[in-house]
Amino acid sequence: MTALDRAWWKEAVVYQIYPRSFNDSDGDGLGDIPGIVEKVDYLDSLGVDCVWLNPVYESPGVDNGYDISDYRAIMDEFGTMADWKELRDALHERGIRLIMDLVVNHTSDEHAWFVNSRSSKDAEYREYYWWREGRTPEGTGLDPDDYDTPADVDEVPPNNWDSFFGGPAWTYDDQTGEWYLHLFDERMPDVNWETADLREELFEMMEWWLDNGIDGFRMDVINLISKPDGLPDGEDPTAIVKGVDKFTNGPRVHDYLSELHDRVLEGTDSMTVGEMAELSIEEAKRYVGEDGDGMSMVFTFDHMRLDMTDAGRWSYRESSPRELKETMTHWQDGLADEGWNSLFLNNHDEPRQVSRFGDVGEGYRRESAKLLATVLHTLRGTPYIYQGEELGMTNYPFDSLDEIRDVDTIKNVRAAQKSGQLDEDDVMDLVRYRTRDNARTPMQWDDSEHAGFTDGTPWMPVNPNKDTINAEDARNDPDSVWHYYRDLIDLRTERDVVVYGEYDLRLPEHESLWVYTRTLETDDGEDTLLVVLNFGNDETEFEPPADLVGESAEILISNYDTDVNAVEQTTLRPWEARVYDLA
Ligand code: ISL
Repeated sequence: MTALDRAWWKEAVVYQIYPRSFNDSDGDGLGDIPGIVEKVDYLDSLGVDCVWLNPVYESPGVDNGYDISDYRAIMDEFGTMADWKELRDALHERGIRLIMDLVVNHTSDEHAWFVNSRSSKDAEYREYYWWREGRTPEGTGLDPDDYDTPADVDEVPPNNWDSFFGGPAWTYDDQTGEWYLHLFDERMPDVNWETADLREELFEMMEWWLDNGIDGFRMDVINLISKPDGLPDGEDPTAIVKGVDKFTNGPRVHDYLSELHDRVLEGTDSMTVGEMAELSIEEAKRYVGEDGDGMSMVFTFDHMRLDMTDAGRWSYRESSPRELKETMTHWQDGLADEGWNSLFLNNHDEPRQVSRFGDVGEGYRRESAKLLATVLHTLRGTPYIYQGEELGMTNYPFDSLDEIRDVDTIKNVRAAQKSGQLDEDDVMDLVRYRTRDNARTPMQWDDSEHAGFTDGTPWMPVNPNKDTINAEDARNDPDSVWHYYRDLIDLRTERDVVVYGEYDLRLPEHESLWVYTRTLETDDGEDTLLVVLNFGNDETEFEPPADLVGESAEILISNYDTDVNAVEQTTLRPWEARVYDLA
């Protein structure tokens, strides 16, 4: 059926596993690969088609595995290559594919390339990273006191770029008296894609993983890999990180990714999803469109910015359901004819979706979790479930900064306090709301002491609500969020319209209702679904669009008991979600 341009990754539901927090098999308090193997039947019973595994490679763990010191080895705490192969096979035997995290914007400072690179100016691997001389401070607008240099070095770095983790993106290195670039932690130096040998080594590494039977890659911050000639200062005063306007979607990024595609992915049936902050529709098409780089889909972040001011992640503004609907509609429409969307409302870097977009305060956790699930599984694109989302897991009640493990939170809070952007009173409220650690507390398997995650001491505290929110109870309760996810996943398998149908927003002006149709032309006529979502704790009148009033319909799935035989005016209950099948 080529008319639909079918692809397995369009039809798939992807389940994201953050191994550190999923399941611990050996009692050291950290999740591991044998722990995931134990839960493969769980994944199978939920019905997911593909697993995205966050990094499991050898790593000193500065950024929980995003700082890789050996791309072809498994981190000891997570197990061995043999364990990984067992996981791969256990998934494949159940028809579940496996995609791996590809982190090639930077490595760990303990990677052999960097160890060699920093050793001298003419080291073999010097050009694998970005080394530059500093500048005299005069006229640069930079203050030498903001940089950590030896007392006798009165220099500032080659430009004003900041790191995503707070503070400068350059660190002075004593060994050769030059500065190196790191868009994240100083222990995560950026590699230099202009060096052909580096690209070659990365391509070979990717081929090696494909030869080992994986089904694709999630590409970490992939639109940051090309840096502009001359490494100019960032100029955009509203940029969420200084320099973003220069180092995002850089001049050669499409050359590199097309080369990567031709060299590594062409002819394979693998999927790729590029993580790309700071992206317009037009730019997205250059990656995933018809004349793009051959990437399957992108993760975009506009909807993850709605609750921030221009000051970036460590700020807060209240956002409305209408803004969420408009932002996601913008991407639905923008990639309707070319490209493909990834659908997510949380991941390992974001707070729990039900705490952020749903209701956890006034008793509608279950209903709102189901409504959010309905959005993710009935928009056009590939849904991603982040571990625990299928239980409606919530943010953790952090009390103090001492409980935070995440390098991003710790450094950014420190930087914001230093610059006066955050005062003490606001800090904990914001941390509780925003920290990535909300996503990283252990998976809640049952109501035992550590929620069935470990027999030892968990590396992150278990959310006390594990007594009522856990997989065991959810699987025993036919009305649970978990069963609702399973039904949504089944629906996707049964009905092409869920995957391929055209998205059409209705009642665009409504403040709290999100209403859309999905329509697919088939040989037997038109298949149409109507999705109606009441975003909020209040009852809301639903006046259907005039052309749909009276259409005969039945409910395909809903988070309340509902019985209808036509589309009619009705009062929707708090967080009510309905999918009508317009027969
Ligand atoms: O969560 C953020 C910190 O401010 C985001 O800006 C995040 O860093 C950004 O989305 C990139 O995320 C990815 O790369 C990071 C890693 O820490 C994240 O876990 C990963 O998803 C560096 O590899």
